[in-house]
Amino acid sequence: MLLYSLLICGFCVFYSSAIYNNNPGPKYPPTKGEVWPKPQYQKLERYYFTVNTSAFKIKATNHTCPILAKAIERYSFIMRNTFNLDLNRKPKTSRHRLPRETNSEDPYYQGLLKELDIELISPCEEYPYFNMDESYELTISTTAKLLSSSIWGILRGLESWSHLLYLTDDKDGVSIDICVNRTHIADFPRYAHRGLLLDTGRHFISMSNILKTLDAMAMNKLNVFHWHIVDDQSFPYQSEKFPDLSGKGAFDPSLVYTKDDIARVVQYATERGIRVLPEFDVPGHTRSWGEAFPNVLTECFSDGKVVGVGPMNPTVNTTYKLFQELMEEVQEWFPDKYFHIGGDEVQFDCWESNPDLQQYMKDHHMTATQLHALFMKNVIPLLGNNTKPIVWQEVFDVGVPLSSDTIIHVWKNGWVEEMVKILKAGHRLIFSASWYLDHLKTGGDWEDMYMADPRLMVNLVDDTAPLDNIVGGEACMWGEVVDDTNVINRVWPRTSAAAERLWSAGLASNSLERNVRLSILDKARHRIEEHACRMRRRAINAQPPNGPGFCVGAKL
Ligand code: CP6
Repeated sequence: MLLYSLLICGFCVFYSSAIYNNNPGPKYPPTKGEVWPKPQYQKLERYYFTVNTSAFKIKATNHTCPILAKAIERYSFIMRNTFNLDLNRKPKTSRHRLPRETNSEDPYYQGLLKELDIELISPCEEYPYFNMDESYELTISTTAKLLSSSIWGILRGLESWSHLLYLTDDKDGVSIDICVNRTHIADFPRYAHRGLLLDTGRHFISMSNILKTLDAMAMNKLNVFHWHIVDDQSFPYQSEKFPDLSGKGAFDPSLVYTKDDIARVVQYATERGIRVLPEFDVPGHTRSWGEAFPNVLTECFSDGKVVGVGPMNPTVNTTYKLFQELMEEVQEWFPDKYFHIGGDEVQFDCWESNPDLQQYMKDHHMTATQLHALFMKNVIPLLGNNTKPIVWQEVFDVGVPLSSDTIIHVWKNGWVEEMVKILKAGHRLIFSASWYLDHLKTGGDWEDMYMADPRLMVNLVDDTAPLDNIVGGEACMWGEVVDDTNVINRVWPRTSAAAERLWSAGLASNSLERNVRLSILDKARHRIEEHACRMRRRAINAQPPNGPGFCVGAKL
């Protein structure tokens, strides 16, 4: 180990844990230049180049388009600005940077790298979509080249490029270099749907934090922003047709998303290869709709008296009419082919307590469960022919006949068995049960999220289930306990753990055995530490993932 340390010491290479075993410093020092999430294939060499970030050129050599031109501008900016605080600081000593011989003496030094050529071999597309091509190939050699047949692959490759850059300094701490190693990456996602749910119904989240969240998603190669925009507590979506929905249902007239805001979110996400998946959760979680339209909700009774309001009333036409007219408007602002209509946590006891609904159920020989199924069956066609529904798992459970293009969102206890059932019924699903960001665990709770692999867990329980129909997953940031003060650091870097699980190669079938698990986590620990620091350098206020440590040059 010592010999190994001596060998690599002095070169601009990746850190080895051997070095740190002799170092009394923090337990989890950053690694250097590791891509997160881990590429499917990477050959990494010790040879390296230096980069002058202010003179460096990123060039499109074939097709280009506004999304590509903006991406080039964005990543050029990121290159110029990621390390500048460090460069200005010119530290005399740095605990965890490797000292380097002068370039002329260093056999691994390959000179100055001046440009990255982007070769997009098909015309751009305008909007990201389910199952789009995100594969790319990145070669850093005497010339650096990024190749993809899709604009979405180019975006993912540019992000990887930005991770490869790292910083070193020379022996005296006088000059600091930005370096990149010779490498070849061939990369593509394991799951097509890689999302983050953000709930803006329990607390309002400002536009700047939503846009920051999209930046952080792009840094983690996530591609679905699931906007759980309204809920029981507030209705911040500002409707043209029904201004009272937010007029009465928002927390405050200032705490709303205007049409301009929504267009901005969709545009910003599109430029980063991220789909915006809106959710208007029905028939439960809809109390805020009732501030303007009390008639669409069910009055809940106790001892013959009204004690509050519950889920939407599935027995009156006004409910469906409001939903349909609102959807016609909403869909003009959200270009995605999928729409999340919720369907979770319906309070059956409220429906059962209401005399009118009791009568309805009696007349139609129905239970509350069947009423839920009826409601969903009525609502799904109101989305129109061009929109495919995504629903929470309860909608499958209550036996609604669902078309094969409906995606079921699994979130609850007993989820392995639930997934097996859904898959065997021939449906596609997305998984969230292990990625609940409102559930906190002291000391590194990214680890459980990191080890949660839906395909592996289903396979261990039933190897006859069609695993390919597990199309992805989402980390969920429910809004009860977060607002603008803490949303960013609660989500990041914990969501990075789910992001790597969703993008990178699957876990081996023995990964849940204790020792295998520990070794997988040890490898990820240093990488997520570096990645959290990288996010902080790019103005994402990520919390420390591993206990004591440091991050130089973070912009807060
Ligand atoms: N809000 C909505 C929630 C939850 C769901 N839907 C939720 C339920 C249980 C837990 C966490 C979140 N807060 N609209 C369920 C999908 Cl533990």
